[in-house]
Amino acid sequence: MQKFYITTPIYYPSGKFHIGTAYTTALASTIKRYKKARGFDAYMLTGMDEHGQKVQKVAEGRGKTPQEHVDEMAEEAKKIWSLMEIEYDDFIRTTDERHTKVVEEIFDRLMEQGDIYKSEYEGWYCMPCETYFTETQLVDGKCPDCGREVKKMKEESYFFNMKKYADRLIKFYNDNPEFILPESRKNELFNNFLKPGLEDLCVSRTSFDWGVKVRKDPKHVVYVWLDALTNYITALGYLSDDDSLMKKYWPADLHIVGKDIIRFHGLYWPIFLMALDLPLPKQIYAHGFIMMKDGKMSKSKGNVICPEPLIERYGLDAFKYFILREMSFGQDGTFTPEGFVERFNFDLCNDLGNLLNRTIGMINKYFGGEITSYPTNISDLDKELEEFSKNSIKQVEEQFDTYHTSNAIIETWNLVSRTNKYIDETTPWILAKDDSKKDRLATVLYNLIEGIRIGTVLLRPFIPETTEKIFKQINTDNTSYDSVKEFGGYKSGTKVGTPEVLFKRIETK
Ligand code: ME8
Repeated sequence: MQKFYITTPIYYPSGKFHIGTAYTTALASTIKRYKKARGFDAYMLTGMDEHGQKVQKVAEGRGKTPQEHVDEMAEEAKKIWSLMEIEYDDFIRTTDERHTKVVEEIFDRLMEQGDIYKSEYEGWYCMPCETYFTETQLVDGKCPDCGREVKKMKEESYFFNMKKYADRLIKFYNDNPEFILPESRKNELFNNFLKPGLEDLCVSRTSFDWGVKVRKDPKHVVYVWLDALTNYITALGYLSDDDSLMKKYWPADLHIVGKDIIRFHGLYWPIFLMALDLPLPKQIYAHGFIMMKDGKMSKSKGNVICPEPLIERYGLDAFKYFILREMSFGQDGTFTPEGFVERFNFDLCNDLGNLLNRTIGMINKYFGGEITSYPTNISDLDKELEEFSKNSIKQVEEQFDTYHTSNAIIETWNLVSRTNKYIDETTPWILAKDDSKKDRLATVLYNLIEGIRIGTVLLRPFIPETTEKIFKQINTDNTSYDSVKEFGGYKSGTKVGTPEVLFKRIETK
């Protein structure tokens, strides 16, 4: 069986988990479900990035030890992912012994190899971002990432010799044009960082101690990004007694990250891996940001929306549908209450909910709930619907396989709309008035329910809870991905279930 290893970033436990982090995680889980449906042995990793000065400060502010704080936050994270029915296989924490031990060892090894050397670092440090910047990187004398004040700092540090590997990385970029998605991000990394020449990276700190200590020089802790990035392999048991997962799943097939951290994943991570003599991940996808009306939503800015109240009020799938539909490949998307209500009412209630409700209603009304016959006398309209459905499946696959997941939803929605249109074209309520058209009516209703079945299978990776409800209402267990390849998989003679409202309209007044 072909494997598929997918990861999310490991999140900082420095504030509440918001719909931005929820988006990345939901996206990864959706892609995993799709891959599983396509027959892959898919494995998903998520977790927490628990070291660093920022976390230490937040813990102090709460009157907790860092360990107490991160323990609580890890529970919070697990609660949210469980509420969101995220299908992760492992949850790594950088305070796990399985991680810290290996980070110590990796640091030692890189030092022994001469890739890490001791020197002195001076630069402009942004506390919230835990990043040093050079003078030229600052924007108006402030942090180029978050726009806040930076402080001139100097410390004895270990450095990683990036220059040694830069040419190899350039070659890798050239040989693997789809390594970084979207292409625009790759070009940015290439033109702004690789071409001008990579700077060596400072990989230790002495200004705080909440981190993995450097074994041979314990006043240093390992810089949070070297610590964090290695989670993708420590979770698989790299350098441990049992590295069977590493053998099975590495290299990662897809690292999903937000565009804020593509620099670390696209430049430093591959170089660390080269230094460790490990294969590089196959692809790294940087998605855009969920924006609020007042700009980027972020923990440090404090303008966050949390997923829980939305889920509580409108349901998990309404929330997931919105974020997954609204965020186009690599682009930012905006969260507004109006936009949310619109998608909810138009897409979920009108298009999907009504299609199901009308169809089941008609089957109940005209045939006592039973799908009586396999289609006979196939008309051009029927053929068109069948062709449309086949083409939709092809399009969905194309979009999903290139991680254009919102397009995959749009393609599925086109099938939902086409099926709705089929009702208007075939006018079952008129056919029902004429006894001689009973066969035709049965065929129309069969095609409708089969259209629904196929659309539902395609929607399953996105909103599995709703799709289960639909399968129950149309009373089918023929729900495998392969079953939709041929139109006609719905078993005739089936009695449909009771129609139930999937989504209740939100009254906007
Ligand atoms: O960067 N819209 O952790 P983090 C969409 N620990 N996604 C968003 C978002 C928004 N407004 N805000 C955050 C870290 N994200 C490091 C990662 S990985 C080895 C270490 C998502 O808690 C997005 O995926 O700050 C982004 O990359 C991630 O949260 C940053 O999470």
